[in-house]
Amino acid sequence: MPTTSLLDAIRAIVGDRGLLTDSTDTAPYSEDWRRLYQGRTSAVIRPATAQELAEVIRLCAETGTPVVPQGGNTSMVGGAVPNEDGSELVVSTARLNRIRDLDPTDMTLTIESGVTLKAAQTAAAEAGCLLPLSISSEGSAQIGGVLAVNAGGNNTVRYGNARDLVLGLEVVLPDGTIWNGLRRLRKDNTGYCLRQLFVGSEGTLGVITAAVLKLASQPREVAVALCGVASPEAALSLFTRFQAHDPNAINAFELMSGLGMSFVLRHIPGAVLPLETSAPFYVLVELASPRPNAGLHAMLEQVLEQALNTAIVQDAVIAASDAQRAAIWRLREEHSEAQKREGASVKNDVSVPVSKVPAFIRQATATCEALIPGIRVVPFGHMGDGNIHFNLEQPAGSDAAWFLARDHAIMDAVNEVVQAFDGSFSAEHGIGRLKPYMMPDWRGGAELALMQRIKAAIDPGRIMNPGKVLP
Ligand code: 2HG
Ligand code: ZN
Repeated sequence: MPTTSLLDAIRAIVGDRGLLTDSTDTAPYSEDWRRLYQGRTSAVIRPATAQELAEVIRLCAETGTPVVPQGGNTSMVGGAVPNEDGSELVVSTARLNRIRDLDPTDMTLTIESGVTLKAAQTAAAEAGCLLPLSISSEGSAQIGGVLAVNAGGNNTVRYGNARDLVLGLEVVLPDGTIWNGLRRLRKDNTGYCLRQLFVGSEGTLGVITAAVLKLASQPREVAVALCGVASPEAALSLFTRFQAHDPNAINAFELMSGLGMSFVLRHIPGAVLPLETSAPFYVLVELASPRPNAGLHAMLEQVLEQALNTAIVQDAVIAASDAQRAAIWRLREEHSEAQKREGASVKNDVSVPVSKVPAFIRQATATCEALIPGIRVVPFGHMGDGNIHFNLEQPAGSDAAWFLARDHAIMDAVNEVVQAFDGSFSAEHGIGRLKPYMMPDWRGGAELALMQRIKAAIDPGRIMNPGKVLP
C-alpha cells in the first residue's frame, strides 16, 4: 500500500494541485464509465509536466508502487481504472494539456497527452489542417489515451488508426527516465521503431506525455447521407458501389441496426430519424475532398439514385446543411450512450475482413439468439474497415446482473464466429482488464511470449498498469 511518506514525497513534487487524496475527489478516477469496474485508490496524481511525472514514477519504481495511467477515462475495457485493493496509484494526464507546436508546412501537431481529441482537432482546424481521427468519445478522450490504445474510430477507412498518425512520442518510462522521441520526420530509418511499441501498449510500458501527430488537408467539400437498407448485405453492396466510384472519397461508412437506432431515438433528447420510414439497418456515408468543387454531392446523389433504383437502398437523405450533417452523425455517435440507458450490455469490439461483415453478423446473431433467448443484438460500427461493435443488450425485463454474469459465455461464443472469419477479438478498444484472459487463445505461443519478454525488459518491476493487456 502507498505509505503516507510516499504520498508526502509525491506532494512535494507535484504540489497540492497535483495530488488528490480525498475519496470524493478520487472516486471518479476509480470507476470506468461503463461501471464494470469499481476500483479504489489512495491518490490520484496530476502532474503538470513530464519532468514532474518522471520524478513521481522514479519514486514509484523505487518503492515498487503500481501506477495506472489515465486520460479521459473513456475506456470500453476497463483499461484505465485501478484495482479494488487500493494498492495502485492513478496518474492522470489531464494537466499535461499544452499544444506545443503546430506547423502547417510540415503538417504536424506537437501536443501533450492530456489535450482532448476534440481540442486537438479544433487546433488543427484553426490552422487550416485536419487531424484525421474521430471517435465517439472525442470530447473527453485525451490524446495520450487515444494513442495508448491505438484508437480507430470513424475515419480509419481513409486515414488508418491512431498508430498511422504518430511521427514521434515523448514517454516517461517505468524507471522514471524520459524518452524524448518527439521527432517530426517523415523518414527516419534508425533501428527499432520504438514509438509503435508504446502505441497500443495501454500504459503497460510507460506513460505517453506528448506526441507529434501527422495532419492532413482540411476537407473543403463534405457530403453526408443516411440510408435505410434491408440488411448488412445491402450495406456491403452500397459500399462496393462507392468504392467503384472513388474509394479515396470515402471518409466514413458506418453501419447501424434498426434496434440500435430505436434506442437512440428513445433515449437521446432531440434525436429524430430524418427518413420517412424506419429500416432494418442504416448506413451513414460521408464523402470528403480537400478540393472545393469536387462534385461530391453529385456523386452521392448518383450512387444513391442507382442504389434506390436497384433496391439496394430503401430510403435515403442527403444532409443539406452543417446542422443536418451534425444531426445525422449524432444518431451514430450516441449509440453507446443510448445502449447504456436501455440497460446492461455486453460489448464485442471485433473486426473481420470487410467482405465478411454481413456473413459474420448473420452467424453471430444466430449464435447469440440460441445462447440466450430474447437477447437483443445491436451490431453497429465502422463497416468500411470491417470493425463491428457486436453488442448485446439484455433481454427486455431480465435481470441486469444475471445478464452481465454471462459476459464471458457471450463473448466467447461471438469470438468463435470471429475466429471462423479470420477476424480479431479486439479491433479498436484494446484489451484492458476485460480481455487479457483471451490473449493466450488468440495471441499465444511465440507472440505472447515475445510480449511478455518486452514487458519484463521495459518494466521489470511490473509497476505500469498491472493486470491490463497481458494475462
Ligand atoms: C463507437 O464506435 C465506439 O461509437 C463505441 O467505439 C462502441 O459502444 C461501443 O461498443
Ligand atoms: Zn467504434
